[in-house]
Formats: sequence, C-alpha cells, structure tokens
Amino acid sequence: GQIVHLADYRPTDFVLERVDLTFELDPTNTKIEARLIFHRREGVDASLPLVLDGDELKLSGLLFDQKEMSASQYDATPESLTIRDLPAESPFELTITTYINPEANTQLMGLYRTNGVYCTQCEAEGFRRITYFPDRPDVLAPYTITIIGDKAANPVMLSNGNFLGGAGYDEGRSFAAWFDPHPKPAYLFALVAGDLGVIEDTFETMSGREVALKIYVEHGKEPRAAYAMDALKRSMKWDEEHFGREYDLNIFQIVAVSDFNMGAMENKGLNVFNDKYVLADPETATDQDYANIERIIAHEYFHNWTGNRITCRDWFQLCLKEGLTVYRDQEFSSDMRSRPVKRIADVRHLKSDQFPEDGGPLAHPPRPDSYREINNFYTMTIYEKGAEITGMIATILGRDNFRKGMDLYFERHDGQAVTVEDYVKCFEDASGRDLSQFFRWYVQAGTPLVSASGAYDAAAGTFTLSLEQTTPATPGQPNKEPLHIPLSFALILDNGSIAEPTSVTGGEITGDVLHLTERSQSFTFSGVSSRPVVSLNRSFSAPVNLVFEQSLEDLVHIARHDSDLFSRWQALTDLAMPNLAQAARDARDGKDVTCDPAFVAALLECAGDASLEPAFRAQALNLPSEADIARALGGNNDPDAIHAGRKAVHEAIAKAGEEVFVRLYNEMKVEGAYSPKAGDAGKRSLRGVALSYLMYAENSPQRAAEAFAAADNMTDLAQSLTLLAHRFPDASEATAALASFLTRFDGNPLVIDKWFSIQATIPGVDALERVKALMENPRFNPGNPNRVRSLVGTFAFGNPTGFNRVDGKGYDFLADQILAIDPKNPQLAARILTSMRSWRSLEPVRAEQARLALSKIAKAAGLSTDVSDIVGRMLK
Ligand code: DPP
Ligand code: ZN
Repeated sequence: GQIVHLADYRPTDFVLERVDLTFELDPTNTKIEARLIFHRREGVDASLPLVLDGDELKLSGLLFDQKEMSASQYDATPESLTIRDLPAESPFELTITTYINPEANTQLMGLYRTNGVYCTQCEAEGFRRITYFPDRPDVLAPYTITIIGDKAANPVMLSNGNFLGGAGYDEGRSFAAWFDPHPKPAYLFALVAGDLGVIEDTFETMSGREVALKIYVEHGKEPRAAYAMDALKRSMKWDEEHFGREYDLNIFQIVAVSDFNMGAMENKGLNVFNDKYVLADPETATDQDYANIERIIAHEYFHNWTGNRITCRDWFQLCLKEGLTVYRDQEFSSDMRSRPVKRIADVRHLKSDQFPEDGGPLAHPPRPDSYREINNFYTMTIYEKGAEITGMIATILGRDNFRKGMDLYFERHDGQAVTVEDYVKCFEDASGRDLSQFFRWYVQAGTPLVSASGAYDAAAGTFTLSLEQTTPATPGQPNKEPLHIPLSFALILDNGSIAEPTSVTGGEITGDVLHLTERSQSFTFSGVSSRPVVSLNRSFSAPVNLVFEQSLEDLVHIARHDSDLFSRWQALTDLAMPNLAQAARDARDGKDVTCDPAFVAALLECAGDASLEPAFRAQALNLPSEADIARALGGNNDPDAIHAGRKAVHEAIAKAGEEVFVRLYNEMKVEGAYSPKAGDAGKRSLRGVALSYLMYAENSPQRAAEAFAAADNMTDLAQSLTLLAHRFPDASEATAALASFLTRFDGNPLVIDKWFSIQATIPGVDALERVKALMENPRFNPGNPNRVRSLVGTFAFGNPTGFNRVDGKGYDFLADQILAIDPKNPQLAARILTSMRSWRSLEPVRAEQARLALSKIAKAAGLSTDVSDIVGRMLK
C-alpha cells in the first residue's frame, strides 16, 4: 500500500454519468456486467487515459459503445484497468464484464456470502472487488441494478433505491430490478439476495408520503426485529423534528447478517447490519444490547442525510460524515433516554478508548492528511472525537445558530461530496462567528491538557480563574498551536446556588461558556460575594484532560450541589481516582490499601440518594476501569497491581456501605414484565452494581447464584453470570451457571458470543489457558467476526491482568492469532491488534515482551497492508 496524501487530491479526469449493473448470481462464479457512461471532464487533456480501480479482479470482457475493444487500447491488472484512445468530448459507454467468487471472499469486502445469503460491504474500497470502477467518494451517479439468480435460493433480491420490478427470468431463475435516482458514490452500493424472513411497517413522512419499512432477518428471527423497527420509526420522526430531515425514497430496508466486519452500513435505502445490532428480545438481549440497537439503527438512518445526500469528497474527510452522525445519534439517544446518563456513558467511552488512542502511537488528527490503509481510520478519533468537535461547535454557537448552520449545510451542499472546510464554513456563515482557530481541532491530534487554578480576593469581591492549555506531541506533530476550547462552567456558592458575577475580564464568555483561546489566560469575575467552588468543563463541553487541584471539600461540594449531573459524576470520579491510583501503588509495594473515608462517604451518600435517578447512581458506583487507572498513572504500569488495588478499594466501599447495598439490592428489583426502557434499565443496572459490591462484602458466590437462578431476562442473567465467573471462577456455582447458560442458549450465536466473552474476561493469570481451551470448542468459528471478537478481541481489549501476563504469553498468543486471521480477514486482524496500542505505558518487563510480540508480527511474511500499517506505527 502506497501512502495517500490529502494534498494530492484532484478531481477525476472523467465524469461518470450513470451506472447500470447486471449481476448473475452464483455462489462461486457470479458474473457482473457493468455499463458505465462517462465523459471527459472539461479542460482535461484528450490524450489522458481513463484509469479504473480494481482489487483482485480479472477482466473478462470490455466493450466500447457496445463494440469489442482491441487489446492495444487497454491494460488490465488485478488492481486497475487503464483505457486509452477515449473521445475528447462526447460521452461514451463502457461495458465491463468480471466474474467473482463470493463464497471464497473471506475478507467480507465486496460481494460475499454469509449463511447462504449474498451480501455486500463496499465502504471504504470494497466496490472495486466487484468491478473495475472509479472507486472514490467524489464520483456520484444514479444506479440501475438488475439481479438475476436462482429462484428457489433467492426469493429476496434487493438493492438500493426504489423497486422497479421483477419476474421469472428463465427456467429456475428470476430477476429483480432496482433504481436509485439519488446520485451516490460506489461505497454506498449494496446488494442482498437469499432466502430471508421479513417484518414490515410503514412511516408517514412530514410531507405526508408513505414509506415502506422492511427489516430482513433469518427465518424464525422475525419477532426479534420488532425493537429495531420501533427504533427506526422513532429515528425517522426525530430527524424530521430536530433537523428538518425527511426521508427521500418510497422504501427503506434493513438486512441483518451474521458475518459482518463493522456494526452496520448505511447503504442508500438498504442498510446492512451486523445482526447483533438488530435482533433483540428480553430473553436473549441485555439492556445494553437494546440501547446499542436503538443507537445504531438511528446512526445508519441519520447517515441518509449526513453521509449519503451529502457525502465526503475524499476519505480524509471521513469524520465529516461519521463525527457528525455520531453527534446526531448521541442527541437522539439523549432525547430517548436520560441526557446526563447518556453523556456520562459517552464520556467514559471517549476517555477509555479515544484518549488512549490520541495519546499513543496510533494518534491521528480527526482530519488526517495521509494514510496507508483507509480501513484503519474507522477509529475512535474519527467517530467519537469527531462527534465532540461538532458538539463544541454547538456549544460555541448556541442552539439556534447551530441549527441555522446545519440548515445551511443541507441546503448548500445537498447532492455534493464536500470537505470539513465546507462544513465549518456553513456555521461561520450562519452565525457570523470566526471558526478559523477552532478549525485546529480537526487537524491537530492529541488530547489537550488544561490546567486550572482559582484565587478568591475577599476584599475586592473578585474571583480569578487561571487557565493554561498544552497539547502533547503526537506522531508527526511535534508542535501544537493553542485551540479554541469552550469550557462550560459555574461558580457554586456555599448554599449551592450559582454566583452571577457583575462583570468579567480576561477573555470571552457567552452564557455559561468560557472561551479559552490563548495558551494561558486568566478570567477575573467581579461581584462574587463569597469564595465560590468552580465547576469546570461541565457536561464535558470540551474533550480535554483537566488538571484542577481542587480540595476534597470542594469536590464533595460539587458532588452534592452541582445542578449539572455530569459534573457531580465527574467530581465523584475525581475523588475516586487518587484513591485508586494510590491503591495500585500500595498493592505494587505490598502495602495495605487504605481508602479516604470522605470519598467513601460521598459515594455512599450519592448511592443512597433517592432523588437521583438509579442509572446515574449506577454510573457513580461503577468506579473508573483498570484502563482508566492505568491512564491516570501515566506509565510504568503494572496491571496486576492496578487490579489488586482497585479490588481493595471496592472491598473498603462494600464494607462501609453494606447496608446501603442491601437496601438498593432489594429496592431496585423491577417488578412486572420486562421493558427495555431507560427507567427500568437504570434500576437493573443499579441493582447489578449493588450485587457486585455485596459480593465483595460477603465474599461468597451465594447471592449471585441466587440472582442467576431468579433472573427472568438476559440483563440480570448475564450480569449475575459475569459476577459469578469473574469473582469465583473455581466455585461450583460458577461452573454450573456457565454450563446451564450454554445448554439453554446453544444455537443462539449472539448469546453464545456472550458466553465466550464472559469467560475471556475472567481476570488472572489462568485466563490465557481458558481462552486457548475455548478456541478448541466446536462452537468457536474463526470465520465469524463476532465470534472472533467475542473471544480473542475481548481477551485482548478487556482482560488487563490475563492478557498482560508478565511472561508475555498473552502477547505471544495475540501475535499468533493476528497472523492466523490476517490472510483471511485483514480488517478484523488489524482492528484486534490495536488492543496493544498502549504497550509503551507498561512497566519495562511487560513492555519488552509486548515489543517482541509486535516485532514478530512485523517480521512475518505476506502481511496485509492493514496489519502492516498498524504494527508499523505501533513500533515506530
Ligand atoms: N458502517 C459504518 C458506520 O456507519 C461506516 N460507515 O459508521
Ligand atoms: Zn457511521
């Protein structure tokens, strides 16, 4: 793979006018006839050839305006088709014939087979595995698709757009034709054919058009698609109400498949989903599964406007569609559920997964300027930091101007392939605000560090908040410019009310947002009658690391009084972290772990506060993860010590709060039929956390075994099984529960994935042997990405003590797995390999073992570009 540079962008020499594809389906030998109409772009030299992309293709026929081309006029390789002697001006038609083998396509890119169903995945560059094509997002055209296939095997034959018609074709075969009038890039093409069940519904759009909604699943699974359908209808309504966006075809279809590299794909009018994000019922799906389905259904649907109607000029602009669409799905989920709890969950996710990426060897700007393998840029930075950037634009502009900017974006760029600059310009034009400094967020990598300190002058009645920002160096970016950082804040007085200063100097403030734009800046507030407690970066208005040495009393004050629930959670976390960090150090040094009573008291006060919603209290009681603690410690990390220290802190809290936890465990029991709604889900999660603490207090598997036996839904079942297996892996209660779970759900792959994941994340040095044994289980299927992720992926990403064994055998195992997966599915291999991105922050013995394992991968012959790119950057 060559390095691609943003600076080299130029438009294509030829303009694609229309696309007409005919597929003759065959499991091992599918014929594709592509009729493409082009004309040379005005001003382009008439001698220049047309160069089309391919990937492992073989040309079987080429016609120019229906006539055979002579061999001297073109060159075909598996990677490209170059055609010479093309007209200077007039449009011409090329007919390209290729044959491909969907059955042998283990990469799951292009056209492949999954459980007997034909399915496509074309983002980012999968279409070129189907036919030779200008496979880039700025080439937009309307598509007509004809699918011919065995009638009995393919009663369902789908593509993008509106259905034109279908009938018998010849003996034993039938055809279906589809037309998508909306010009689109090839990455949004989709085809699905096979024997599938369907559930159907309709949606009436804001202008009164009726849209047919269909969700296709394997036969027998139809009832489990009902929640996805409900989520889809709510998404369509929400996008009309909140962004004025109406759906634009007469049909919207979703297909759930079991072999899929990503979560889902937003193909125009025909979304293809990993069935994990469609199928749910109370018996087999957890509250988290339901929330994920709601979120991802919304995400892919929202792409119809942010991604499809307006797409990316090139792949450097990926966050233009992904960051914005994540922002939109987060807003949707916040409206459907609890906004502060959603924000807490999103920030936890950002900090645990994006911050390490941004602080390690894989750091890259949200709008990168070069890449070797675009598949490796579907990252937390593009998605989650991208969403934060749009969120900051909304914070800086305010609600109304943000909406005006979005409206202008949809109006100005509908039907176009655009850049991040085009997007930001809309907000500038709509609001009159200069966002040029703000733009650095897109091009500068790394998590900014903001240091804050406050000083109160009682005599003058002024309070001064001093701020400093730095962004650490990242690969290729040694020096950073100051960013425009919007910090939401409140000055909280003794009685819990918020101070309203008479004036402020030192910088701009709009509403409750302070604009930090200099490297260092002091804001002085006048008319502050008593020393305030500062609540800074409320709702996490900017994705930064904040260092603010606040006293214990001040943090407790925020935890008690802030009207922003997010900040109350943040204050509790800020109270917890020094305890967890010290506990890790003490555990490493063989000392007794102690816990600050003031922190424990604050936490238990929150836990018992019935005025706070249960889901919030559950978030507060869920202490920072081992990975979070490792990040806070900053380096020389010993995962065993972090684990032991964290466990000791839990035990201390559990002992002090046993009464509270018993009460919560009893009070939070949800009566009546299961509902995935946020209220009940919150109760279940708080009850689960209480159970977890009680097990520390009681040091017995008993209570979890009872909870497992009594569970009448997957949330309670998976929760109690996890606690049993993780805390008492050798107890008969744990082995019995794992066995009964397996017997009960054998035959349901998504639940068996959970069975694998729960065991892969049992902490401790034995984990590796357990994982190796599970790989020998007949249910382990190395060709199914969900299954591989559930065992190998969760072990590497989610089992810090087991994976980071001091003898390095975890890393060695991962290296072998990566090398085994890579030849079949490079995208999957590369993704799982990123689990080692923080290896340099391990203590030296483990770091050296990790380096050896990475070097072993790097030296292997025949690596994919995907894996070689990741391993190369990690070792640099
Ligand atoms: N399927 C991925 C997503 O929706 C890539 N577009 O984010
Ligand atoms: Zn997306």
